[in-house]
Amino acid sequence: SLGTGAGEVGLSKEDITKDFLHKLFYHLGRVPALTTSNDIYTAMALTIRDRALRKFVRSIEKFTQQDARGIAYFSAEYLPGPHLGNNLLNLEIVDETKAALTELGLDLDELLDEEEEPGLGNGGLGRLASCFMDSLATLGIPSIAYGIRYEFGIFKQEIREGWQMETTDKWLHNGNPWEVMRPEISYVVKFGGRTEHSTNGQNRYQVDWLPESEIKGTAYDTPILGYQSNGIIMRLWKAEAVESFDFSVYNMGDYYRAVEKKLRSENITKVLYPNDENLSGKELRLKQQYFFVSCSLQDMINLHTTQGRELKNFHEKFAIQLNDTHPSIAVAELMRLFVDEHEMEWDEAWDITRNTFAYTNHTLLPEALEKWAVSLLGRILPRHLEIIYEINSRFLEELRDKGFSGDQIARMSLIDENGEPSVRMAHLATVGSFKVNGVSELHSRLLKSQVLNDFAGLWPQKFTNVTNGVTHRRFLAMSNPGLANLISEKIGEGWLTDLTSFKELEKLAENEDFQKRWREVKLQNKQALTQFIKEQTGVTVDPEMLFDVQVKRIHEYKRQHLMVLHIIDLYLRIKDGKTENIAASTFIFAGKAAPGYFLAKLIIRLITAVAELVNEDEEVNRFIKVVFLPNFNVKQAQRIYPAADLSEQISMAGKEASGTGNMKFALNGALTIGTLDGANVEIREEVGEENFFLFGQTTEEIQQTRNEGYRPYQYYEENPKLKKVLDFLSSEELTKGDTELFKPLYHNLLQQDPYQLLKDFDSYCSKKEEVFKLWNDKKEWTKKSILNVARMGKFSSDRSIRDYCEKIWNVKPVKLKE
Ligand code: 26V
Repeated sequence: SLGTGAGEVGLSKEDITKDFLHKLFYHLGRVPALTTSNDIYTAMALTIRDRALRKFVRSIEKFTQQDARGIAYFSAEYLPGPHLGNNLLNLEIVDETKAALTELGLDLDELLDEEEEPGLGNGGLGRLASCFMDSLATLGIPSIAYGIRYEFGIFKQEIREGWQMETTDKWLHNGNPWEVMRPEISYVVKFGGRTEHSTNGQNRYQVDWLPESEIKGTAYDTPILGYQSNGIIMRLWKAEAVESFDFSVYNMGDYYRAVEKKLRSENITKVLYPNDENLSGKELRLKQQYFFVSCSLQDMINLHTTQGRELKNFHEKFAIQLNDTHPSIAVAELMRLFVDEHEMEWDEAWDITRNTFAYTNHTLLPEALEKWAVSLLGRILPRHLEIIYEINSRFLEELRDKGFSGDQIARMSLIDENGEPSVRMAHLATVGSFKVNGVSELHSRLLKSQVLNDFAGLWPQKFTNVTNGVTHRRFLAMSNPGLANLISEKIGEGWLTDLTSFKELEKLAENEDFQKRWREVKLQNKQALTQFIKEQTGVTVDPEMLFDVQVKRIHEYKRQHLMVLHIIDLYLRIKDGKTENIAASTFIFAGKAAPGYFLAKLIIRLITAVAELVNEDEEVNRFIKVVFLPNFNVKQAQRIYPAADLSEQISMAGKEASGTGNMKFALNGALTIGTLDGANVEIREEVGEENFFLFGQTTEEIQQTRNEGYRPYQYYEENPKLKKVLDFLSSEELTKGDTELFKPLYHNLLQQDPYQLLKDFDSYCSKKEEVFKLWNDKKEWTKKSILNVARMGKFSSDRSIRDYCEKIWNVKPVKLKE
């Protein structure tokens, strides 16, 4: 039981039952006989939230006593996934809760199913932020996660006639029992207008920003629990009109104008933008970024000063981790707050600022590197543009002093003068931070040799690597209880806080009894997924087949279409009667395409076309089936990883910064077929090359192929198998007569093939033959599966966070046990 001063919130079955009924009656106004399933879910969520808040409050007390350096994680995206199951796991009350519900004639699994997840992110980057929250809490790092409370998260994906359709994600429609609104924690954020420069009474140069409008940000806190002891908060900001707006006018016309103004203010946090190429002109996106950054920094300064501390110690008490460049306007905002609002001298302010921020880069893709047109930035944030120019002029001066060439200086400038002048946000983040890191060994190396090469030359010590990780508590303990229990039975439960203890499983890899039970668990998970696939798509699959899975955002560089080309090859072989070497397989895809990304949507259409063709053909569907599961999200992912046999990580080398799905699959016993890209490299190193299906060119080979003048058409002409597969894209058979349908993809592959699918095709296909062969040797396959899991220790986000603590933040985890 947890003493609270405000009464007890016990953890026994009886306490949970009592509180649950209390919430149902007094919060929801319901009696058990007259409830909806959402009422029941909400009452339980509120019951558990009380216990989570209790943990969080207790952690804060301890952190405050310790006076430790705190970490603020700034991220425009979070993908926490459903909270209930995870909180029960972390509070260690799964059994108690289940028993309490059973006595009331209710079912925990049905309750868990009821929860809709906050889709406040696009994919890997947002999910990584949430894995980090889990580990920060578990390790006892004083930290706070700042972000945006989008009213509509990432769109919901439906498939209609084979095409992706987007609908809005109204995730708050049933209310959100996990958050606590904090009306007393709010800040005003300014936009637009102009600046006024003057010298004040004390002869201090003073800049005033006279904004065009002001918006209020209010905090919404969600407790995020760690395993067994701590809790931290995720503080998300919602935009509203400032109080002062004029409701006093009694003229009807003005009254409605005032209301309209309120509505416009709330727009800022309305919707999450999907990863799209054309974000740079999106004024609202820049406003979102600035809005959440300004609220968060004001909040931190407030926390700092109300504890009686001086601003000159700010960097000693806080480190701010920038999750990509999305929050990087924070560098200019902190300068503005220090210099303009707290009257600090520029040099001191700059010193503190540069010792506060650290920046994580998550992509090398040129089209994904953020830039804001100077004209737009100057219109929305006139003072920040001045500050950026000032930072830049001092920085370029330093480069000139050091003898950098004009070319180099132009390349490194915060302002890109090619074409429309724009601010390079990655440069701002790099100049304004004390550390810059990539997210896998390979990515960090490429970051230094490509995108930030000049900066790495200037400040070699600034650059470091922190390889990503995932929370094995959510992605194994919670979502794969069968495997988790089997493992705990053999090695105990210490792995929940130390994944490296999985090493002990190595000695069981060839144990036939253990192997048998390992396979039984996998089969059960596959049966559950089979059922889910049936419900979602109507397709019946056979759980005995090899489940070959690629789930992630749809993007050309990830090469979902390479997997499709191989499936078409299999189809043609089966039609030809050449079925000898094919292991019966179900190919499973899921993932969202950015709404404006035509080729990605066409890849989805291609998958659904192949699925329809294959699944309905009696001759073929005995050997292969193809499934596209709509609306991939965290909740769905938790059902998929435990059921996968083969994990597809087939991006073109050099393009996937890390990947984290790759880790989740291997953690659940899937073998990987993959390229030497992102964290695949390190996964292969850890599990052993004999336990990993490697194919494709390396980053260097890709570059060489390009330098030699890659001509994809040549591969088409010289490889009859590839030619047949590509020509099939415009067949009557596949396109049901609409032979033009896939022409854009076909031409893209034959004319440019920017991600060199055709070059890697043969290597991929022959690796698949090896996969099929191994699949028929159940013992060997199972042994490799066990060894993969046993060697996943490195890929826990606990290890990533320890790395951040050591290499970047200079803080020590404080384990808090109650
Ligand atoms: C953004 C955009 C925007 C323009 C259109 C294409 C495009 C493609 C990708 C992105 C992603 C930007 C940042 C990001 O989400 N990176 C992901 O971060 C994960 C966590 O570190 C990492 O595992 C993934 O490999 C990386 O893609």
